[in-house]
Amino acid sequence: MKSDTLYERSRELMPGGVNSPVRAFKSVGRNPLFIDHAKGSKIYDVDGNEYIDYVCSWGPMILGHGDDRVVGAVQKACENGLSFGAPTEKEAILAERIRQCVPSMERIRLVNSGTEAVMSAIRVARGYTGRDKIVKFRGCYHGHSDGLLVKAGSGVLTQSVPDSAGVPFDYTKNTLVAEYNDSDSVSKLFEENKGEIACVIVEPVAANMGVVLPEEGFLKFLREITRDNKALLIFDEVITGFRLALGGAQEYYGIVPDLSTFGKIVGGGLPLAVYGGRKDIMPVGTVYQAGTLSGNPIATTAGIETLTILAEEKERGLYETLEEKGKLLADHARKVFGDSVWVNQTGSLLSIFFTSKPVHDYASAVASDTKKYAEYFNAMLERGIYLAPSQFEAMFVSAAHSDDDLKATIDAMSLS
Ligand code: KE4
Repeated sequence: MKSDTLYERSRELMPGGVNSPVRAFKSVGRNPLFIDHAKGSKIYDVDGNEYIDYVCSWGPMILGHGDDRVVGAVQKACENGLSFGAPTEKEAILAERIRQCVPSMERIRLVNSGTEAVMSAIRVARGYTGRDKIVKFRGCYHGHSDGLLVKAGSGVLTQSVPDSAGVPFDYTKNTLVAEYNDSDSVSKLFEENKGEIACVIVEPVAANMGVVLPEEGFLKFLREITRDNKALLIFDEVITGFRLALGGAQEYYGIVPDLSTFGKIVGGGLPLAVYGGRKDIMPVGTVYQAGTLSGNPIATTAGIETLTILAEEKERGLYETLEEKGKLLADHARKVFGDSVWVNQTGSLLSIFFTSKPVHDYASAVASDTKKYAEYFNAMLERGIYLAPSQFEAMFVSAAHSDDDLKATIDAMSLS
């Protein structure tokens, strides 16, 4: 297969032959497919195979691949040059669109990746509060900046330890790890670190241990405990932003964070991400952050077009339709697999966990049978369905997934 030949060649050039680890298909025990092109809900590998795509580039392609309106706008923008390193009106237009969608984004900064957005938001939180410690949740992923590549310290050691080679302990000692959906674990950290915690960063719907939904009151609790302790609440909406609702999870759940990060959808598939929030917090002037390609005229064009289309489609019921599509897939998976799986779904985000127990946090998620997931993944791939090559990622449904696509997916599941 041409994919295999390309994989061999890439492995000689790039570690693992890929530019992001999950793409290597390691946990599903086969070589990755090399992609030739994609359109709408479909993705085509270099061997001419067509798949219904539920990775959607890990979230950005909510309109479907190669949306003519977005591609057309990008092509036109390219004629005026690709990057200036100087301000353009497009940055303001995109910032206005973002604020229209997410009112808490009173002041923003455009960057190039979710990692950069989160890293910068945490720096602003530390600069604003003058505090060094941060709280994150086990199983939540916020990009690969050093201080966030942590695994919870052992019971005794509340400070985190690095979860990657090359990260000095000093870079992770200020990162405290709590348990998702466990308010007591957060309260305990605030009691043990009075006046020292700058912020709590959370995926309002966790989607990096598979999809794990916030239990009733959890996000409200985080809003209250951060406020009571003069710490900031950061919603990492890189996945949920513009997906769960046009205003993201903060609209969907009605909880307003102090700072938020967005990526993926906001760039329409081009490298663009955002951090921002309360204008009294975001002077940034005292906190250094910069970027050669930040606010790039091509990426901002893709973002503007995407958010404009989402706002229009919202009026035509886009988000209700995405919820229906997600629910249809989730309900059918429960019907086909019975109690051998646990399915979490909200809007167009879902995960099928190969475990019979409820999945509500990291420990219950990792109890899933990853071997069974790999078998499911490969069976579905053979049937023309391209799923995340990991049990601990999400299924993403787009506006381009048709009723026929969903039926074909359900039929393929039924063969399992
Ligand atoms: P990027 O640096 O990959 O643009 O964004 C990092 C990030 C931040 N916050 C959340 C909630 C995220 O999910 C991510 C990145 N998501 C992964 C998928 N789970 C990207 C895919 C990959 O790493 O290849």
